[in-house]
Amino acid sequence: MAHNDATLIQILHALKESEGLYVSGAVLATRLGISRAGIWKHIRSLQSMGYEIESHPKEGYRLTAIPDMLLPEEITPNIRTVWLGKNYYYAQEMGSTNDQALMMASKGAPHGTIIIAEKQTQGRGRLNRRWESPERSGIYMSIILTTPLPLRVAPLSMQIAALALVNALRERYDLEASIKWPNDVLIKGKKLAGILAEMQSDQDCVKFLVIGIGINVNQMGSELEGPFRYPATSVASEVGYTLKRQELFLAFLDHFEILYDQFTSHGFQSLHKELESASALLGKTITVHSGNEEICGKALGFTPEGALRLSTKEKKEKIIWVGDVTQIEENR
Ligand code: BT5
Repeated sequence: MAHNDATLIQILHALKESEGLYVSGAVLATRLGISRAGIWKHIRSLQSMGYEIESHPKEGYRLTAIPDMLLPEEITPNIRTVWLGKNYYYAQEMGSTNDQALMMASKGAPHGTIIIAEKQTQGRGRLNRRWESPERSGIYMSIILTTPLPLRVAPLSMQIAALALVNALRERYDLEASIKWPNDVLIKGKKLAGILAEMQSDQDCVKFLVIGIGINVNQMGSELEGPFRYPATSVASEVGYTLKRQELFLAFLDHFEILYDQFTSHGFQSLHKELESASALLGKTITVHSGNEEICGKALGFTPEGALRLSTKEKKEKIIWVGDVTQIEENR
């Protein structure tokens, strides 16, 4: 569990500053005005959080490895955003970060609050489908947004989150990902991430919106075998090495904040072209489930309001606002 204990943070800073050299327990105790036993207790807490610390009876303590966990102690000092993630709620395990976020939002959690878990036991997708969230392999997060957007506009934040992830992957790992409208991020046709938007509204306006994002990062082999509706992939299996989730997470936050600010100040249409060029569907023949209908056609693009434009077999243009793309055929 993460701690907000100031003494614990000071000990962690001292260990980090010494860059792998020993720090004496006695010196730490004097500096912080606590007993050596007190220092030991905090060292044990840090170890239980995942920090690898060696202790030596004469030399003191030495930090040998920092865990790749999304602990506030590692994230908060490195966050580069202005409003996103300034309020950061973390737990090693949660049912669903979206459930936690909905509960916190209903109690007034501020705009930009982020909820993070290293593992979810009840991670969910749309229509209550399950989202596999193995411990420390992926990123499982929810963002609380309180911009009073009109009801039909707010869910577009899901596409903004998908674009932010595509941009972060390109910038950080040189990976070409694309968006399967409206809520999946794919690499080479395999699902890398899923996004779930849930909201509470006041008449025509959103009171709060929760955007839940699940990203497969370091999953390998059997963890990606499912059974899933579509083949799955992870960033590690695309780049060929295990990566630091902290880096991808921070890069995602940078991109999401910029795009969301653009969305709320200049409108969704200002991102229309960028979204079209990141789409996995353009020019492809696809099948979409929308309500009780199954519609097949060629994806022409999107309207400036974010709906899908499809050319049906009868060569008629159809606009789809809500749906689930179940099949993408490569053009013959
Ligand atoms: C989604 O739903 O893709 C949205 C997933 C959102 C998950 C995040 S994690 C943080 C936050 N807290 C939550 O509880 N949820 C959000 P959908 O389009 O309905 O796709 C769900 C389907 O994807 C499942 O039925 C499986 O077939 C497949 N699936 C499940 N886990 C997967 C994984 N780790 N990687 C790839 N596919 C997966």
